[in-house]
Amino acid sequence: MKNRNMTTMFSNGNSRRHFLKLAGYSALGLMTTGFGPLLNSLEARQNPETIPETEFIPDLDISLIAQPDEVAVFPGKPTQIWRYHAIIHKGDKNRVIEIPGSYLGPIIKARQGEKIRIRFTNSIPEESIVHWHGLHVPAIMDGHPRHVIAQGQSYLYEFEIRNRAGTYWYHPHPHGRTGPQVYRGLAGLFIISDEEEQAAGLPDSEYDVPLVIQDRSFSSNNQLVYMSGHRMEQMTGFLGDVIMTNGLPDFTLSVSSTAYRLRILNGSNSRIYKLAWEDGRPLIIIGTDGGLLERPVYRRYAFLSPGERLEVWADFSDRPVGFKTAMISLPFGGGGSGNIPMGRGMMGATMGQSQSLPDGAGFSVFKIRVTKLVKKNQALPRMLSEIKPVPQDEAVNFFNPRQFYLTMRHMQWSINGRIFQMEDVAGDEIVQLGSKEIWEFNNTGGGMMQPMNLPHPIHLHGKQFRIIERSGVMHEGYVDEGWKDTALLMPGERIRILVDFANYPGLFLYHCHNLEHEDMGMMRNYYVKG
Ligand SMILES: [Cu+2]
Repeated sequence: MKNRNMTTMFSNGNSRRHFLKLAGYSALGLMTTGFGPLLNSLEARQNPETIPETEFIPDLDISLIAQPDEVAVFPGKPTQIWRYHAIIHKGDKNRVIEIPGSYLGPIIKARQGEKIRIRFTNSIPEESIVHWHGLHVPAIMDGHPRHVIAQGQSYLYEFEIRNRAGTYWYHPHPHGRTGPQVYRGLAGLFIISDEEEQAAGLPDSEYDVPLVIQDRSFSSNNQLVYMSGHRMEQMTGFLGDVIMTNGLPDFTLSVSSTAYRLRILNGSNSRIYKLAWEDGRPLIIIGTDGGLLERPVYRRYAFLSPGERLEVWADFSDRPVGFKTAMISLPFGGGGSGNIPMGRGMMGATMGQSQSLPDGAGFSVFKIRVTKLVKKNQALPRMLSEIKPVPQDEAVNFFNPRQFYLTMRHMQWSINGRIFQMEDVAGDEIVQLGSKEIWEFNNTGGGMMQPMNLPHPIHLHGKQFRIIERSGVMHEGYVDEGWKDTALLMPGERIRILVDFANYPGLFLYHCHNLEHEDMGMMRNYYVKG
C-alpha cells in the first residue's frame, strides 16, 4: 500500500523544513552564536535584545527547555526526572506558571487569536520534539516525530492560537520514546481562553484549578521505575502503583467553601480512570478536550483515558470547614461494564508487573478538604458555550465512512493491520484539504485474530472532532457531547467521528494514546492534500 510519490513529496517537505529551521535560527542570530551540547547558559545566549524579530510578531515569546533535573517527591533522596523549563522573552509573566515542587512543565496560558513563539531546546540525552496536544496548528508546528532534534538542538515553533478556550497540553513525541519521556516528567498544560468562555461566568483565578493525574512507580531509593522491557508489559501498557496529582503523591486540594472549576488531564501513560466523587454525588461536567460543553452534563462516573481532559464544576458552598471528600477511580472490568476474558492487571501479574494497582482497580485519585469559609455564591451557568449540531450530512463520505480497525498481529498493536512508519501514508489515509469526513474506529477485532482485547484511546493530531455515534458494550461514563481530540474505545466498541480537515495541509498523526501502544507503532500518518 506504500505510495512512492508520497514518500518523495515528504522528503521534499523535510528539506523545506530543514531550510525553515535554519532560516529561523539565523534570523534569530542563534546559528552564529552557536549552540553548545548542553545549554546551561541558554538564558544568557537567548537574551531577547540580541534577537531580531522575524516577520512573525509574537504576543508571547518563550524558550522551552527539556532538561534533566531532580525533585523531592518523597523524604530522602530526590527523584531524578526530566522536565520542561520556560523563559519568557516577551509577554505577560503570568502566562507561564511553574508548579512548585513538581516535575511537570509550566502551565502555558494563551488567548485565542494570539501569536505564540516557542523556541524549544532539547537538553535531554536523546532525541525529542514537542507536540501541542489538541492544538490546531500547521503540520510543521505539530511536533511530528520526523521533526525530532538531538540533544543541544533547537526547534522554532510559531503559530497562531485558533482553538476554542480549553485545557490543552504539551508533551514529547519522538517515535518509540514518547512513553519513557513523558514518564520521566516531560508534560505540561496549555490553557487557552477566549471571549465566549470569559462571558460564561465560571470560577476563575484561584477557583480555576488544573489537576494533572498520572501514575508512577518508585524504587526504594525514590527513583522512577518504568518498564521491565518485557514484551507483554509493552502490550498492556505501563501501570504505576502511585497515583500522582500535579506531580505529587497523596495530593490534597485545599478549597474554600465556594464553587470551583477543576480541569482534569489524564497525563498517565496507559491508565484509564473511572472518575467519581467518593460520596456518590454526580459529576457535573462542564468541559472536555476541546473546551466548554454547551451546557453542564451529569454523570455518576466518567471515564478519562490517557490524553483526555474533563472539566468539572465542584461546589463546596454548602460544606463546612473541615469537610473532606475525594475524587476516586471506581473499579471496572477491562471492557467497561462488560467482561473481557483477561484484564490488563492480571496479564501484568503473570509477567511480573506490580500487582498492587492493576488496571480497573478502585483507588483514591486526589482528596479535597474545605479549609476556608468564604461568602461567594456562584451559580452553575445553564449555558456554557455554543456547540452547533454535528453537520454529518456535510461529510464527503457520508455514505461510506473511512474504516479503521484497531488490530493486533504477532504481538504488535496496529491500525488496519499497519504499524507506524515515519513517512508512510497509505492510499486510504489521504484526505482532501477543506473536506469534512466521517471516520469510523472499530475496537471489535476487525476480523483479524484478536488474542487479547484492550481499551484504546484514539487521538488525532491537529484537529478537534465531534463524536457522531458510539455503539458497542458501554455507553455510560463517556462525555461525547463537545469537541474532542481523543476518544476512548473499550473492547467491543465502535465510534464514528466527524473531522473537518480545514486550514492546514500536510502530514499529521492519528494513534492510540496508550503511550506504550503508540511507541510500538499503533500510530499512522494521515495526509491532508492541498
Ligand atoms: Cu492502544
